Amino acid sequence: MSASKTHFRTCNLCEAMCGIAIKVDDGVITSIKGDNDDSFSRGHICPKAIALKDLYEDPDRIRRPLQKVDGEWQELSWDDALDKVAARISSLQAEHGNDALGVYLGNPNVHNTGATLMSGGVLRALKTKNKFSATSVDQLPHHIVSWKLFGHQLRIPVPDIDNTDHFLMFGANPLASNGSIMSVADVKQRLKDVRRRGKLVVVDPRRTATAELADAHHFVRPGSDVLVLLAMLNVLFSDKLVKLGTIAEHLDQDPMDLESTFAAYNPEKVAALTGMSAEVIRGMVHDFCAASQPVMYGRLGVSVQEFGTLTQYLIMLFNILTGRLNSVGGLMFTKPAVDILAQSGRGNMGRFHSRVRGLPEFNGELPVATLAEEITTPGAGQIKGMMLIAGNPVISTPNGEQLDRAFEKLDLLVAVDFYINESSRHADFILPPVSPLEREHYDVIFNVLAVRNNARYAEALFPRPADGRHDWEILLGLQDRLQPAHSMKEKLARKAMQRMGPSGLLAVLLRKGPYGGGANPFSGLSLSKLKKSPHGVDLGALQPAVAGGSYHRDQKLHLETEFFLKDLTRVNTRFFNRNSGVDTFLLIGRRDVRSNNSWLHNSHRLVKGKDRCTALINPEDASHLNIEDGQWLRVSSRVGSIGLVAAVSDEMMPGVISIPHGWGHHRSGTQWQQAEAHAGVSVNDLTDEMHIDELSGNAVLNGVPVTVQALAHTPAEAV
Ligand SMILES: Nc1nc2c(c(=O)[nH]1)N[C@H]1C(S)=C(S)[C@@H](COP(=O)(O)OP(=O)(O)OC[C@H]3O[C@@H](n4cnc5c(=O)[nH]c(N)nc54)[C@H](O)[C@@H]3O)O[C@H]1N2
Ligand SMILES: Nc1nc2c(c(=O)[nH]1)N[C@H]1C(S)=C(S)[C@@H](COP(=O)(O)OP(=O)(O)OC[C@H]3O[C@@H](n4cnc5c(=O)[nH]c(N)nc54)[C@H](O)[C@@H]3O)O[C@H]1N2
Ligand code: SF4
Ligand SMILES: [Mo]
Repeated sequence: MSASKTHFRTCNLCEAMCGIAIKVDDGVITSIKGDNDDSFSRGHICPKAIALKDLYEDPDRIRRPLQKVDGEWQELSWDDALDKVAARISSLQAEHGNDALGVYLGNPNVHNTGATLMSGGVLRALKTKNKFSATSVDQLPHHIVSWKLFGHQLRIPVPDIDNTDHFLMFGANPLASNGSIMSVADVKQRLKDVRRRGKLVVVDPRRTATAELADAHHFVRPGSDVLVLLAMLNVLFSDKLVKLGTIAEHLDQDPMDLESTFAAYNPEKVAALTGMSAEVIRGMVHDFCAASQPVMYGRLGVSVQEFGTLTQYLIMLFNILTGRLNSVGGLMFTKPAVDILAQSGRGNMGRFHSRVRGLPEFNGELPVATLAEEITTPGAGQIKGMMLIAGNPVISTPNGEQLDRAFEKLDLLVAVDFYINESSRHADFILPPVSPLEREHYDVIFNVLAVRNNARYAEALFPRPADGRHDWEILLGLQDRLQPAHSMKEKLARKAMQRMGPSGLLAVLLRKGPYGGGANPFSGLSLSKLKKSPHGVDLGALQPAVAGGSYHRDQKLHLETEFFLKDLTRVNTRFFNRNSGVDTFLLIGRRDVRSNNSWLHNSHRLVKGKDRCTALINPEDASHLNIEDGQWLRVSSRVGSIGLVAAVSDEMMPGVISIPHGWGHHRSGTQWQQAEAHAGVSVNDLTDEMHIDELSGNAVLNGVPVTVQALAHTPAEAV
């Protein structure tokens, strides 16, 4: 008799948190579909979900620890591997100091319950100041804005997409990304519903799928959004459209004082620099203010650029000055069932600086744009060893080729990863965790950013094999070896932690959380209740928060004008005081619904079909340069040069070229055959590690000056 079951869980691949139904017959996954009864996602799914099966079955996925001996990978037991890694780290630090070990945390950590809840201990045990993560090629500006304004780096309000009647979106393409810092499943339908209630307006140098869906789309010159926002704030004051509403009583300073700050930036002044006419800019403000529940939102396109932090600040300020923060249909704070804000640091900046370039830490992490030079520059504090935990910085951070060369020089590289990717190929040890379907799941992080309050828990679909380890087990195993418990009490506490695992912690956090029963284990939301609710529990729409949502001791929202607006000096120099010739081309990124950063390219189903690693270029530009659709191009920047095929399309703004990131799987020594067969090139061999958003240290991955040249036919010369 065949055994058949359907397992319900949340897809952990992106931020959308879709509920999925996985059918298993005789131990083999026979289908993955959207769960129509899911309390959050209502049956939505994208083509990537099926990759969870591919990942589970992938013969290239590393399943046992590996050590590189004389250039060859050798398997070893878990105890042996963890002992050796801990010994190597300890001796490296004994010889060169604690900071000689660098750590990089990649994006999948935040999609991994155990890693999120249980990595604190090992990070402390590693005792290094040289911590880096994908945050500084992504959402760092959001954390800084929230830390300064609301008193907690994770207190990030999200667009109330289900209630807004005017959604003004800068630099996001949720139809491809499925939403970011806005966890929202079925975003396409929800945006269509916005249009039914009012308007969707998109500002983007590319007419994306999201822009196609919108009522209006405006091209903007990459990196110049800051000027558009300054002009919009100028119009807000000059046309007497400031309307604070109830937020006024929660502000720590009178924002009307800001009128003079924006006086210098009228729309006429910025029009040519932004590529947006003064009329369009004025119209955007008036349209926004005429709506009853508008919201302004900006995401990756405006975070990872030269003025990313100031731009995100101005977006927040615009929402505040129009009374849209903490208002239904505006930007709203969530109330997640696991109150991770209570468990994590509120934020801190500049307590120490990077050794070589003097860039400030934020929340104990340094900007990853500075990693390569910390490895290659000799002197006390030089990084001699790296630990990569779920990341691929050679492909995902600026000037990846330089980092690739730097990794070669390390005395030690340890990767906690189940693929030998472009970064972990340099490893001495690979400690591979089990795949997502072999572990339990609860979204600790993305429920903080979700458009509805919700809670869902799933057990592992497949038991973890006896010789497999969870990320958290690997990390706790290292912690124990690096920093053995000093007292009996600590020993017992660690044992308890090990026994509880993520679900034990979750049970406690849910009980302590805002929907939990507190001291009474039988009332309120609990892990056992979630275990009986395979489709999750809807905890309702977002509600206005008390005290305007502030975590500051004085319960006020701090405008922090001095910290942010000092960056206007840099804006003025960049745009108004320089005899800058117009850069020939500005490079921007692109996401595709069948791809996920650098690591889902080993699923044949996702990579087959047309080449996605192409350079999109406007027809006018193409004709000036004698470029035809499908022709090979060389694209070059200060740091490097790549060769790839042109896709000519009027969806691009003239003067802008778009290349997706996450590709470039041609380097030797990797082990993901499908990815290698669809290698593409890495756009981060063009992005410049010296070009950063100086206010935060965040990388500039959009608006990178490049030159473009047509090639006769072969890519061979495009090195
Ligand atoms: N030019 C350009 N560059 C970009 C971007 C861009 O838009 N343009 N986007 C940036 C953004 S937003 C991000 S978030 C970064 C991402 O940058 P990274 O986080 O450095 O890269 P990923 O491609 O997500 O690599 C994830 C690695 O984690 C492994 N992995 C997956 N799941 C797990 C797990 O559960 N446990 C462990 N231990 N390993 C796991 C995968 O095998 C893969 O090797 O890239 C950034 N880089
Ligand atoms: N399918 C898929 N989904 C993903 C990912 C993935 O790799 N693939 N990655 C996940 C991750 S880690 C993240 S962080 C999110 C990101 O999710 P989103 O923030 O939605 O990111 P993108 O889809 O890259 O959209 C950024 C948009 O900004 C535009 N842009 C570029 N430069 C500028 C500029 O200077 N100004 C303006 N106004 N716009 C600009 C680009 O053309 C692009 O359309 O997606 C997540 N979801
Ligand atoms: S949009 Fe796709 S990848 Fe993202 S959670 Fe949903 S099914 Fe998974
Ligand atoms: Mo990201």
